Amino acid sequence: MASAGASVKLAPSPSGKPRMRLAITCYPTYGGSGVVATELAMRLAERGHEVHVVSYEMPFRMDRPLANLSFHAVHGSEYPLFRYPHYTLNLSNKLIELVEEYGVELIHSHYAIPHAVAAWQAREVLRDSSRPETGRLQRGGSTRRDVKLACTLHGTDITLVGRERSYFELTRFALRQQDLLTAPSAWLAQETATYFNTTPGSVQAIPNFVDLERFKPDAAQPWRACLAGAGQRVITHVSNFRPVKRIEEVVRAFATLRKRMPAVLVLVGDGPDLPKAEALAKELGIRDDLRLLGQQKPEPILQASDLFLLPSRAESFGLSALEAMACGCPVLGYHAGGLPEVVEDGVSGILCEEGGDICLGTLAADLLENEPRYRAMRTAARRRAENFAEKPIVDQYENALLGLLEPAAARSAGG
Ligand code: GMT
Repeated sequence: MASAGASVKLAPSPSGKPRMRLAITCYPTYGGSGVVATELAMRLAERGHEVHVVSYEMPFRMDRPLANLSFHAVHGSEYPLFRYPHYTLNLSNKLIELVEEYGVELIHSHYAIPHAVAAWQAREVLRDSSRPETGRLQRGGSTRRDVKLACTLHGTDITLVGRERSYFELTRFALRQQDLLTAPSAWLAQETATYFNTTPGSVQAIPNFVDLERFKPDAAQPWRACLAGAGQRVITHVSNFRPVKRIEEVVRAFATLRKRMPAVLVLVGDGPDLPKAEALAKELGIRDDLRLLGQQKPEPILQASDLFLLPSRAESFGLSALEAMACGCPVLGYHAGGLPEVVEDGVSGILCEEGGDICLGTLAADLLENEPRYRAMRTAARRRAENFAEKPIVDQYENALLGLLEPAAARSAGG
């Protein structure tokens, strides 16, 4: 067995910080957790860290090649005996290979289920010192048999799915095995402590971030004419159309507003509740005002939008709201979950009290009819989004992750 301390020493990254080798596991589909994971992976790779993204498909946001960034697909077996796919096992196995082949030092899971469990399983296997050496270990290129684990919780992994009886115990256990837990809002960090008994204060709140160059106001609004006629307002909602998003509330609010002004409701994305939106729009007599765009690049649509509706029951953060605000589009939603940490009620958007008797649609129409207030809110929305610029937030992640490796780095420097 190769001796400890003989591992390949990587040069410092361009920032002068030690260069990490890390694996990031995430869902590749449209959805906030995959976006955050992939954008973080790309930003860390640009900073000189060696980043291995692991998922069952290439994440849609991993849209350009970068030095130091690679993608590893997880493959399963279709063996007839297996009624259910064993993705968690296949992912663990892939992570073990990456540690052994590339000397990955840290696994950063995005969305706890099943990624945090798979990472823990991989670490347990790697800790078995009686295993034969493979990959770099066998070739003497690396000595690392241990990895650090970080997990970024995103929302329903804590608020919904993780609390289901059939996931709860394993999720709670896997969270306890992590060396670092982060959440995009103080609210979700608190929810995690409350429901999963993590030590209060141990989940670090690191907000989501937005590329302010990609998501920015565009006065020309080239897409507006494709979405609406002259004089029509553009009201937008972007999501994965799951029950937590309360799509029917979006449609009802729009119907109220539509009675007061010409407008269209633009729905971007896809998911199980999309047909409900269409059915309700028909019932309310506003189907012709609906624009169902499916999966689309959101930037030009947000730039052409007047208001963004996000009436979720419990949104841990609301990345889509932040992207809308970065384009200068105010957000209307509820005082629920982590959304108040993003949208300042009455300044960069409007947040209703849950159960209040004033309809979101009435507030939206009032706002659009008050031109000076609306204009000020557009400016404030963009200004607020600037608080979530990429660089300082990626710094927070980079420092938190490096903090996990520092003792090891110090050992190998001394050894
Ligand atoms: O939890 C979900 O429903 C999906 C999840 C995802 O994987 O896209 O979204 C969550 O993560 C985003 C990124 O951190 C947050 O911006 C969303 O607010 C959050 N969704 C919920 O909490 C419902």
